[in-house]
Amino acid sequence: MSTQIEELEKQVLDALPHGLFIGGEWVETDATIPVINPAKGEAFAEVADATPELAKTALDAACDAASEWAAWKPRERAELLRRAFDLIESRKQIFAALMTMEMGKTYKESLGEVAYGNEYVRWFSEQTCRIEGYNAIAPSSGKRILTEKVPVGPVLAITPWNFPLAMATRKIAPALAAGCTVVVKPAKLTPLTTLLFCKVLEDVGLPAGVVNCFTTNHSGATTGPLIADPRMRKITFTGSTEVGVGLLRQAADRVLRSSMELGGNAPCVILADADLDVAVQGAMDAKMRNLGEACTAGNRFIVHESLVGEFTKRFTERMAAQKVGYGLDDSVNVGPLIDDEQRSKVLGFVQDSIDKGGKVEVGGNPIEGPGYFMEPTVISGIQPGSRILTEEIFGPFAPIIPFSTEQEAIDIANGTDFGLAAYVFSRDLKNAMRVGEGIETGMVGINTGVVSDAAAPFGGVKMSGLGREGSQLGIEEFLETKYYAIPLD
Ligand code: TXE
Repeated sequence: MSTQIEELEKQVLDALPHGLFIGGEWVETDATIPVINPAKGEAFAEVADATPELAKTALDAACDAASEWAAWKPRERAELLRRAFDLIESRKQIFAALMTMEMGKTYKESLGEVAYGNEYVRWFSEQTCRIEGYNAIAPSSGKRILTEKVPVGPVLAITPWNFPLAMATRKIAPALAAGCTVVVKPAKLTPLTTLLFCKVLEDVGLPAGVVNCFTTNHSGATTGPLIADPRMRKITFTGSTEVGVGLLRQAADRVLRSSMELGGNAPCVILADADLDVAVQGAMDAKMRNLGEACTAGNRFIVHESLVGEFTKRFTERMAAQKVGYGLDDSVNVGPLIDDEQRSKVLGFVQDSIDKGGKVEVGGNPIEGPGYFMEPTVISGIQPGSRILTEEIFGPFAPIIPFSTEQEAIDIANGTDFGLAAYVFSRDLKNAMRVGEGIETGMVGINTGVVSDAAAPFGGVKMSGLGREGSQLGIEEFLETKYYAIPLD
């Protein structure tokens, strides 16, 4: 390994905080959890392992800080978030290298995530000063109705491993903007980026207890009591539908406000009049961004029969040309999967598609050696009954399904319980919109493979979730509407 990479790894290790971040203190524990570099298959750091008792102290701290934080003027909260944005920007190389080390994506992609994730900090810093209620005169009684938007109260944020910074900022920044305090539990596979984000918040002067972070090997045992605690007022979760459903059941017992950003199975529909250059690039972006480990990743490439041969050829060439390796190496453009379990799961989908009659165009195999690498894979002629038609792949495998009529494409697209993102490619906006409107989904990319943006309302329908993140709607998730009825006669 080059000395440049070793030097960068060392800088990252030197920058890491140690312990849980609770009540403004870094709290170490006897038990620890190793953090694995998925490109090497070996641990490079460890984090504290919180018990349920320690997790509860995080909620205690969030409750102690709640009224002080809610009383900060919006402009003061905005300025603090703005300072956090600037500090993340100035530390972007460390954030990016850390994400490559703990999650696997390439350094260039990690830098992209820092910019994208930090944009939520900037966006919600700006939105802080635009929290507004409204006034009305009740038509019959003449009472004045005065509404205020108030913070919901302490929030539990549970984040996944695929976008270690962006998933944290997308939840924590709007919560802070709204005046809520936070307890965050990152995924144990990628806990360090969230801790480094907490360090930024500490360095810009966030009062003790406003954000608290615990890492743990005991997800359910630590979060269950927090959800059941009457002082907790909201849960915001990104992760698998299975865990999300379990959390919603727990939340129901306390009628706890819930935002759920769950799995996806995005259709990528390429109509007969698509520009193939645009469609192939869009397909690459939708599939290979984050190595397909994204809930918006293209899961099914539904291509008109007149184009499917040429599309498959060009797309396969692009997939075959990807250089797989350690993401801190500049020449690499595809990193490893997060762990062996995820790789086996994706390879299971590949095998199932082959067993049901699909044809391997490229890839299909794990790459031997240390790290959780697999070949970028394309399988054409996907047959009915293949699991990927209804399940989320979450990896670098692109299945291709031909269609003949527009309605058939829409029916295939809708043939899943998920409804997060969809992509439509066409030279004619009218055709693209007609198909986009036919697909049951929260987000549609037209002639693009990228939908997410801090200014856009990210979220899904069906079993992909509840609520929206980003845009002005993202802050509403952390606000209650309270009104005062005032008779003036
Ligand atoms: O998710 P989990 P996993 C999908 C994707 C992937 C699959 C499994 O298809 O292959 O989910 O990934 C915490 N109580 N997505 O197993 O388990 C966990 O610690 C409380 C889609 O990693 O849902 C982590 O912080 N918390 C997705 C978070 O839930 C629990 C992103 C997500 O982990 C818990 C990730 C419990 N009982 C995976 N069990 C997306 N929507 O982008 C787990 N957790």
